[in-house]
Amino acid sequence: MAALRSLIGAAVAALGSVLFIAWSRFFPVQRRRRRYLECSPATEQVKYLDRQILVLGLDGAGKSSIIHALSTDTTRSSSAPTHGFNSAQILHQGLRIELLEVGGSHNLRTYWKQYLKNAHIMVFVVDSTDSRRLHLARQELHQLLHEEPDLPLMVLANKQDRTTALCLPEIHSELSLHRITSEREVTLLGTSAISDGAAHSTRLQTVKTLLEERLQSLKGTAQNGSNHPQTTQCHTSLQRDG
Ligand SMILES: Nc1nc2c(ncn2[C@@H]2O[C@H](COP(=O)(O)OP(=O)(O)OP(=O)(O)O)[C@@H](O)[C@H]2O)c(=O)[nH]1
Ligand SMILES: [Mg+2]
Repeated sequence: MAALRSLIGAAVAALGSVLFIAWSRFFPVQRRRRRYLECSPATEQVKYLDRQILVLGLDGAGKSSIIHALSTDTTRSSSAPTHGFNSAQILHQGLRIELLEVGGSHNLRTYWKQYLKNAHIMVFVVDSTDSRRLHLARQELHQLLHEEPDLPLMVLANKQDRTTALCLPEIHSELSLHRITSEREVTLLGTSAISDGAAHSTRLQTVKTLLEERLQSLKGTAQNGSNHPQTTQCHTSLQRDG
């Protein structure tokens, strides 16, 4: 009986030792891990510079379709009219780029100029097949340019996938782009927002890269507190690629 009692005692002691070893091995690890988490630096906050691309143009020109394509790298075959604003964001190498569209219908056009002050680039979209209203697009465009003499301009002659689309020299002439002074940087590109890579148009990926590069080049200017760059060159590009 005494032997059985001492056997049980030894077994309990052995079990206790095993549990103690297991306990002491496990908990220091937990403590170390917690200490590491407490001491590790807080997740670094990425700081972005805010930049805005203002996208304007008559109703139906393709502004929303282009914004969709630039922000998602995909095209879509239909789009509803914008009854106010539409915006999307692109993050690119320290820049948080907002693509802001104000709808192009008659009643919304009166608000366009209020948005010029915050913009770093204006993208003006025209429907290359809408020859009947190109003179209206020209009037609207030149009024905007008059308001902001330094704002860089990119004109997108959209819907180049359609056979009735005017070609770039025609759009250049219809919009009187030759009247724009050499102080402003102007780029004219043919695009298709529904079938990227259509013949005679610039890929939207290329458009996006050009915009990003332009905004990157404004970084220094912005840090000095100025909104708009002082452009010294006139760069009118009639660029098409396949
Ligand atoms: N064929 C063709 N159709 C296009 C193109 N871009 C847009 N569309 C179509 O044209 C119509 C108008 O396009 P939106 O992108 O809504 O035009 P918007 O300039 O945003 O118009 P509002 O919002 O009314 O100012 C839609 O049915 C689009 O699918 C293009 O490059 N080619
Ligand atoms: Mg729209």
